[in-house]
Amino acid sequence: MLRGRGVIAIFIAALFCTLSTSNIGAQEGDSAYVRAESLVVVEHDNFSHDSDAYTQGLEFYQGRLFESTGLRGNSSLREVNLSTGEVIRSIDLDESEFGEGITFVGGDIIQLTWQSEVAYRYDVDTFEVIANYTYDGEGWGLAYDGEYLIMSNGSNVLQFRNASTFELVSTINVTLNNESLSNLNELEYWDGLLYANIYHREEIVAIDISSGVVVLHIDASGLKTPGGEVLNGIAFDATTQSLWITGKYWSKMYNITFIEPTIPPTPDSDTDNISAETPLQEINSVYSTVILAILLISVPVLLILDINNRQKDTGIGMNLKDGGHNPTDAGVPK
Ligand SMILES: [Ca+2]
Repeated sequence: MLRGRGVIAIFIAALFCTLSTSNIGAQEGDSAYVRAESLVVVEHDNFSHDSDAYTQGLEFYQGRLFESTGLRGNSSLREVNLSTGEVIRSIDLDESEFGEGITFVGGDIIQLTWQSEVAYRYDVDTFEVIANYTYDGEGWGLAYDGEYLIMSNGSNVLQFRNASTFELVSTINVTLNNESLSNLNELEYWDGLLYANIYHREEIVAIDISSGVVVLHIDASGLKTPGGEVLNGIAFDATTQSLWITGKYWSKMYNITFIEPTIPPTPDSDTDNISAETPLQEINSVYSTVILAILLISVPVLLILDINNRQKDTGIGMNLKDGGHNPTDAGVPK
């Protein structure tokens, strides 16, 4: 027959098994869970931007600003005067092609196309095409981390490509607060992180490219100019250490930095409830709390019962049939 302490041990073990299996998957509080830091943009300056430019790529090279524009029949590669927004020079893509992201590898510009599955490599000074590469699927954003080209395609997957041959080397899945993050669009590699604006959101994320984890989640709302479409274009000017953003048909480019919000966002309000607990998770959480409370109350009660049982076994303080009570000292074995 089970003794009191044995019952307690089994009871505790069963409860901890229940608690440990009631929440499955990485959630806030787990060691595997990484929550992005929430920041907001601060505008420091702004310059004119061509409001006819359907911006798809934005990049600085030695203090000079370059831009790729999209739409079939209106796609181009251009060098732009940052201060005035004027187009210094440009070339048009074939009318069948839709320009997308650009980046620099040395003095060469590489430009993606959306669905033509071809990328062009240009000489920066002449805009002469010096190579072209084919790839599978769509092309959205492009960046260069000094070793690999990093390419987005509208999904949650980033592709790492050989900077000389454009061959696919590896891929990584991007997650925001442990949820897959799709629609990664224009890209910028800066200071060890890959920045991406999210299509159809006024949001920028900074991605740790060794893990795919988003470490900064930036609210970039409030900058879109009248007539503008989505935010699309991040470029860091190393010569002035300044970061610039714009969007499709935006009439301005903005020099920005990021800061912590004055009022911290609530845990589930900053990303369309991407990290919100599901109803099942909420039930599990309540269930675990109730079980834990029962555990805390039950242990001392069971311990008292166990002590009483042992007292009965040894005859200590035993009540007599006639209503009397054995003196304690008389019943204690010496
Ligand atoms: Ca860029």
